[in-house]
Amino acid sequence: KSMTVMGLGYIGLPTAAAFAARKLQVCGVDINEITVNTINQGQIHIVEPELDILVHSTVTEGYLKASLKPEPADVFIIAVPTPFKEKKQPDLSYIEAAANAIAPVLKKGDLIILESTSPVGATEHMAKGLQEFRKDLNIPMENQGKGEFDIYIAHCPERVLPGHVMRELVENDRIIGGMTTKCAQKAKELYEILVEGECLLTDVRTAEMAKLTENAFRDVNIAFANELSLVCDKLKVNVWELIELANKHPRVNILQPGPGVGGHCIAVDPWFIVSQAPEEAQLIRTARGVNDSKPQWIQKKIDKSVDRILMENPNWTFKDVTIACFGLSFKPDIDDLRESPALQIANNVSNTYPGRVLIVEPNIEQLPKDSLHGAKLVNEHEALDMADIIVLLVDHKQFKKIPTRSIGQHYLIDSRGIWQN
Ligand code: SAJ
Repeated sequence: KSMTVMGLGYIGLPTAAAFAARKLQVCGVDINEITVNTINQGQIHIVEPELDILVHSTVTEGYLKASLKPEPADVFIIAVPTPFKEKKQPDLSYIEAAANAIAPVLKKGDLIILESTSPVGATEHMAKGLQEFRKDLNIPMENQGKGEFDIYIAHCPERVLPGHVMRELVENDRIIGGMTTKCAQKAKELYEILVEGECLLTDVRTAEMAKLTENAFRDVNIAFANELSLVCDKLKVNVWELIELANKHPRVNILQPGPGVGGHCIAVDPWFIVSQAPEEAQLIRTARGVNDSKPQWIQKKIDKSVDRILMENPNWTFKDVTIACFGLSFKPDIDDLRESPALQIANNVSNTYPGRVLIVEPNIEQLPKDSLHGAKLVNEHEALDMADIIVLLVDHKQFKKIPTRSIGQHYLIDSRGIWQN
């Protein structure tokens, strides 16, 4: 079997390499020439454990190659981005461009799988575009049950956790939505080459909604924890102790509050649902609002601490206050700073305060060039020595080991509750 994978990003490249490792002839397509050249040299352009070895071996053995243009194949997997434009509409233009690129090389019996996170209806939209282009082929354009067509179309959203992609690609269950029963069956046969989890069959719209639902579920639950942290702060209750106690109930499982929700999925996907059902999706929209406003709430706590220090030290000015931010990444023990609420807060601190701003982030070697002007990357000991205010933003393993007595004499804003007890 031959396969063409459209888009060689965080999902496309690991998927292409995993199938190539199972001896499918895989051609990965990307619009970025540097990406294509890097992969053809057996190297990778993204950070993901175990991926480099796999790409190197599959390219060397001749099972994987990259190209700027798609080649004819038996299976096409589309794994391009679906960004969300200014919180109004998902942008389907990358999916459209990928479908237009493969349309000329399609032949009877081919299978097309959309893996990109998509609003409900996106797979049908893609199929209609293909049918316009290829009037000579009979393409299913909506749920057709037992119908027979020339091309098989399915939606199989990815659900892998960054940092564990190679393992989760194999171990996770997969939801497979087919335009017809046979489309779902064909896609299942393909994924079974790779997946050890269960392959669960449904229609395309349910599969699209399932992916959005999973991430919206997590977002709403994190929002509940974040809202509790605001309520408890007002009522002078320790939210961390409260959650631990409430979670002893056999049917209660509250997540952890934090400085907000980061990453490229959980803070974005719920908007797909809200944009398609704005009247109905009230809770999902409100949850987004709660999580998005958490960084400003932390910022206000920092402002209050600064005011208090200035009151206690009448000779000081803003310039004399040193603030240390612990953690920049969007979640613990990774180096990924994109869409990170911790970075947003640290950046705000360095823009707002004229005093010294220190950053402790053990997972990076230098600060990002386009933000945090004037801030200094230091280790935890230097920060503890110099800072008046400590702002804990990410619960990295390394920070959890710091004894609470060394924090004691500072003003502390602990957004993760690791130094509370
Ligand atoms: N967070 C909290 N409190 C918690 C849990 C998480 O504040 O109790 C925050 C994290 O700090 C982070 C954000 O939420 O800022 C998201 O982190 P995450 O670990 O929940 O998820 P992601 O974004 O790394 O990956 C998610 C996963 N989805 C679900 O768990 C439902 C992953 O399986 C998906 O494949 C991925 O989104 C995706 O690509 O959609």
